[in-house]
Amino acid sequence: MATPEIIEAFQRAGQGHVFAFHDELDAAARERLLADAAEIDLAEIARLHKTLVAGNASFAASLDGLTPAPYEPLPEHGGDPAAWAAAKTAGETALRAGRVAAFVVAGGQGTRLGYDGPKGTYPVTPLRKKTLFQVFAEKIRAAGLRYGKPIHWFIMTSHANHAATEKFFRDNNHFGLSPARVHLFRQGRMPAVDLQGKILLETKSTIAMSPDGHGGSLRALQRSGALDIMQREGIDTLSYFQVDNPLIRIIDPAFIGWHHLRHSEMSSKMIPKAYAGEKIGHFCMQNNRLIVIEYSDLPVAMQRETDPAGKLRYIAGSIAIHILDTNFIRRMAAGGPGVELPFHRADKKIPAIDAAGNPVKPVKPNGVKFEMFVFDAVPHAKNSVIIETLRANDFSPVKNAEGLDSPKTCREDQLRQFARWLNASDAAIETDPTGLPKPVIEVSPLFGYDEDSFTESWTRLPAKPTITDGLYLE
Ligand code: UD2
Repeated sequence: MATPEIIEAFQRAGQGHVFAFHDELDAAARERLLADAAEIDLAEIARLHKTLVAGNASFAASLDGLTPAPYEPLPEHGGDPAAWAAAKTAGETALRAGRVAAFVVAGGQGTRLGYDGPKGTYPVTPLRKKTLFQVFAEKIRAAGLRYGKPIHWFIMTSHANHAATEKFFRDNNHFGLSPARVHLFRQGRMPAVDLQGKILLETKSTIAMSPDGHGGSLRALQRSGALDIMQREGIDTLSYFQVDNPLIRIIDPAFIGWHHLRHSEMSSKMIPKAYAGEKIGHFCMQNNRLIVIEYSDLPVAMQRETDPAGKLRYIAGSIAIHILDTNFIRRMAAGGPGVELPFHRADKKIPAIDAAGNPVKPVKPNGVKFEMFVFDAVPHAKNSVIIETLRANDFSPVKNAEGLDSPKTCREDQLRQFARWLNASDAAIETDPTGLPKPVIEVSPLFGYDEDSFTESWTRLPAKPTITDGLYLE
């Protein structure tokens, strides 16, 4: 659209105030404002205003007929060992065929951690202080070597952190991965609106825009051309994970195999919730469809419900680990009635300017941000399967500066994992009752990124090292 047409479209939509200062801006500032404006789908904003803002509804999922979702338990919890073994074999076959790529969503703002910079550049490992991105890169590299097919890695950034993320990978030589197999792309943005549905200006020449949520990844994979790259490379399976979780088994053959053998379009991992109020999603069934209900949307009484044995009824916690079929992503990204992801409303304090152009620093929420969640794609997927995983093998995120899910808890969980692998490989290492080893050690993902790969490397070592403080296995 040419400039006057964009302005007219905003006026027609009752958003003409966005250009209130247009005449006093210089050419560069006008261009900035127009570029922001051009990203906005005015019809979408009008619809969201009507449903989510004017209706004063937060996104409230209907709880009618909700029941806990079934899942495939691990063999040690009653699952069928033969089915798990078949899944692992199928996953390994897919990996050897080069059908699988890794995909991390790294567009979040990381405000809770209080870290300034892309979250993936945050150091997490016990000894070497490797960053989240380095840990992931090494896991992906090691798995590629193990299966004889280098693995492509797709990384979704945001407008705010894209350049810094790109530079970080360049400065670190992509951590030994071929730059041709590391694909960074930006996620989309949504404007924030005030409580009357008016788009907020951040400055006279910029709109208050923010990332459209990890659910925006489906659109962004399509728009960025990532899906076309996958098609060209023969990739049909995407292993989805979050940037804050270094324990993740990015390449997990059993998970991939369950997904393929069940002809699933989107699969998920669950962990049994540690306690009723744990801040993770809940896998549920509703009208014969699998859905995920975020902890904040499930009433506390339901979170606390127990079965006759005293076990939490809504036990299946969603830890944001999925396998996605690329055709399914394409279908979801294309959207259309009944296929698109819903937006969720978040009321926030949004720095903005007032009608006179003066900056306002809100003390209470003054506006609304709109976000999509990737797990809302689950009910649209055919044959969706949920498998159980052990928290200790897959989940220890860094979210808060202190306390739960902090750098400290994550570091200790990594140490426990290294100790478990060592103990499973006959290298006795002394631990406390929680499994935390006395010596501070580190295992590079290039040595072992799961128990199998660790055991293989350990067995091959001609001389076993003494396990003392500072031991680094690579
Ligand atoms: C998410 C899940 C929660 C549970 C938990 C596990 C939601 C709403 N809740 O909680 O159910 O599974 O994770 O750790 O997702 N991100 C983007 N772009 C965005 C927003 C987020 O890339 O616009 C990324 C972000 O970089 C991170 C991930 O998505 O990797 C999770 O974001 P979060 O920290 O907001 O999610 P959280 O902890 O509230």
